[in-house]
Amino acid sequence: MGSASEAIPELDVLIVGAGFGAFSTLHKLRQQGLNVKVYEKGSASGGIWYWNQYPGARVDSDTPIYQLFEPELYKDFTFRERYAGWRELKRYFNHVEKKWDIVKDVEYNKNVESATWDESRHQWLVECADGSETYCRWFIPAIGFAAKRYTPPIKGMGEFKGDIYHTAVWPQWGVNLKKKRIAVIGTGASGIQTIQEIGKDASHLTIYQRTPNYCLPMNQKILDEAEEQKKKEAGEYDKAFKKCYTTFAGFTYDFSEKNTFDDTPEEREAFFHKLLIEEGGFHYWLNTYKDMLYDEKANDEAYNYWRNSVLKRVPDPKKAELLAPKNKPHPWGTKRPSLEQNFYEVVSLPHVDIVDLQTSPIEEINETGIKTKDGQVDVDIIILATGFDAVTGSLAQLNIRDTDGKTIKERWADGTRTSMGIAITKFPNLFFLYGPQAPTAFSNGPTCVQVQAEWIDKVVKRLNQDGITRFDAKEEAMQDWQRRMNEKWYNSLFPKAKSWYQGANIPGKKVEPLNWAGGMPAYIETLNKSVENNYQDWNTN
Ligand code: N01
Repeated sequence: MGSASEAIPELDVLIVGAGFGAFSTLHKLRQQGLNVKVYEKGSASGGIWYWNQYPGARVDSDTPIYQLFEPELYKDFTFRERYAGWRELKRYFNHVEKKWDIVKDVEYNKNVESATWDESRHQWLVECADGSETYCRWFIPAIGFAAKRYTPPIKGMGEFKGDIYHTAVWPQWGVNLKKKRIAVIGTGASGIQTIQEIGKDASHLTIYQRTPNYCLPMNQKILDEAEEQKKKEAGEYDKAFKKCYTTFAGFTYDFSEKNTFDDTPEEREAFFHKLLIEEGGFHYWLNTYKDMLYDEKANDEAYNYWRNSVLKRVPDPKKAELLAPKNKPHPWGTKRPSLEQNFYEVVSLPHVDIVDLQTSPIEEINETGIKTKDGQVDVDIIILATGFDAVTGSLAQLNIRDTDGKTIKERWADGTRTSMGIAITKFPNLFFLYGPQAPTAFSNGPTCVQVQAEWIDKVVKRLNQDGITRFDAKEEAMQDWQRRMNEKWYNSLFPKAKSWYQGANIPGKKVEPLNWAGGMPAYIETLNKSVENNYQDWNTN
């Protein structure tokens, strides 16, 4: 007869969340012969792309780099668009599932709620919402930076008689928005994409904007399958993937060698034109002069050029001034610019209004619509595109307790602390992906998670070979990483924006750097160095 604890299943590795990070880690660790499972809260794979199926949801990284960098995966899958939409990303996840026989190791509708470290076994005991328990040696939350949505506490929300939807939990069956009077609150990436997708067919659309989004033209393109195939055969995909590990943000391009005022005004104008109009995408952000995010005067040049490009597209001067104000609300590029296709044309339609929440804040939502200082707008549907308790919220919402019994949320109450954005002292054998203090929101997602999965794979292999069953980041390693995080962040213009990059979007949340602003190559180097010299940054047993 077995005891109750013997009945609890035991794994080598338990991964939480079935997105890019999980798939990459699962695939590698399984090849080591480890017993690995993924627990996914949703009923299908895709991570962020499973939950955020709002109209127009689309990735802002271009083909080929928004996929796992594996020839066996890309050889028979080609994206149809340069920037893939959520439907195509779902198709991609299905492709990977089949190719790697993923499904046998994923349990869907399995919501991990809490975990405690068992010191006697050197294992985590993980509990799910369905009451089930699992022991695992290695515990890997791969839930990313946007697993906890944010709904502002607007007075009267429960009174509204129409429908309210949050973009981050969009109904899987879709919503009929045609010929409806719609309000969209929020103009981050989710808001911009929703607005440009639904605006034309709405009978009336009211946009509630608190801060203008410095949107960049996406320059979307339909891809030719035969042409992409040729590129794959010529090694261009592999070349692009390799390049991603060498650039600041894990893209195929990087900041220029030049500073803004190294160029004459004419040269600068030509350079800006090339990045903004010809290249499109994030080129105007991540491929620009290297002082752009550090020097206010340089930053003004980028803002003004961008502003003029918007003014040309928005004929109504009132709308234009709201979307691209003369006085820049925050330095260029210090909040995430969204990529748009026809946002400025949609906003210019006569049945689309913008309410400026800076001058006319929302007073309440009532039975028929939204009341601001300037008056009432009656609507059928309210869309909350109000974002996330980003970066830290995902992990901190799980009830994972350290060796002293404290949760992550309690540990981070006075400030987020991690070792290299992948581990936390006193949470032994726990690695997290695409979370706080890693390149995360400053990087192409697949680049970042593959770097982390690769490192986890190497470390777990080596620990198993060395007979080490308990691996805990040293306190000094966390302190050192914190010092380096601050050094990079406070040297830049990023602290000047009220952004979710530093937790400033959530009332009461500590404002602090949440993403590693030192670039991908330095991050990779740090990870690699941390296990050299007899695991110098770790306590091992
Ligand atoms: O969220 P956001 P998001 N009253 O936080 C406003 C990734 N993502 O879901 O700017 C009124 O950016 C808030 O105003 P302000 C991507 O990394 C990627 O759009 O704080 N308004 C802001 O306008 C992205 O950057 C993709 O002043 C309120 C908006 O709501 C990240 O997720 C697609 C408010 C929130 O914008 C987050 O994007 C989607 C209030 N009380 C998401 N509170 C792609 O790759 C907040 N707001 C395409």
